Amino acid sequence: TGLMNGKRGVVMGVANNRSIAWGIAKACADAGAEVALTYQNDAVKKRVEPLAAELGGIAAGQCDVNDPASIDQAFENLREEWGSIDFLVHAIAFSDRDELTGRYIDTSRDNFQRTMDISVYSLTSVMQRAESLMNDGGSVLTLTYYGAEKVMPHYNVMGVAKAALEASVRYLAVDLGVKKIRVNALSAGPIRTLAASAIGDFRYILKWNEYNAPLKKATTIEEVGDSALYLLSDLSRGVTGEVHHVDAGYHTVG
Ligand code: 0WD
Repeated sequence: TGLMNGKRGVVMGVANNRSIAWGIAKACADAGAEVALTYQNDAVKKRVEPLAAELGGIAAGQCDVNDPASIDQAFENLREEWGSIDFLVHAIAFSDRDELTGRYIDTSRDNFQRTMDISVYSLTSVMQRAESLMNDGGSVLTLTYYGAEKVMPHYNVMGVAKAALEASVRYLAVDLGVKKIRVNALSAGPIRTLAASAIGDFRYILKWNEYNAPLKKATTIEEVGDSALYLLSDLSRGVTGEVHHVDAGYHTVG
């Protein structure tokens, strides 16, 4: 389809071809968008560059959200290359895997702060740079999980972070609404990715969702990509501040 014809956007958080961000980037490119991928560091770069080429040789730059100068540089590159962008996908999260198991109460202050910084504040700090690149409006999408709403085993501090991320989506939607920039989140069902492998008993959670979700299936990155197309395209021009579930319906029964 040509749903995204003429649109340019940046997708942050592709680590490999199993990443949710990759499912979204591919769906956007297949629908006619020009897509730039950013990567965290050189180790990830090696895997992302061939993927960027697969999308049609599109600009990719480093962006480590731990480092404000790196975010500055990434958006400066986009400004030079394109001048403006129409959409942005934030698919970034991090927490110490030792604390994604066992009890939430044992979360260390250090990991609490790092988790919130990388998984929550990064969306705000990225939008501080992206706002001026979205002069004709734009659509911003982040990724969240049901563990923000209900306690999921082992999700722990990441659940607290996702709750804060979803609240950030609402506050950013208000701040940026006057500029016709929309901010939404997709709440994806469990998918086996690099980040997910850090979560204790992930295989069990995956199976539990599959058996109990109304659609009796696991969520795929292609499904998330297709739902992202709606939120990133003009089809959703009346939608902002929303958390949309792509989870085979699990949130209705969980
Ligand atoms: O079941 C799942 N996999 C779900 C994931 C269900 C619902 C939501 N999500 C969310 C995640 O919490 C995250 O926000 O989707 C988003 C994307 O995660 P993913 O696709 O599951 O995981 P992955 O392919 O590992 O991509 C996340 C990437 C990092 O990968 P690794 O695993 O190497 O940490 O986020 C990036 C990094 O590439 N990332 C950063 N990027 C820039 N700066 C940083 C950073 N400091 N830290 C992590």
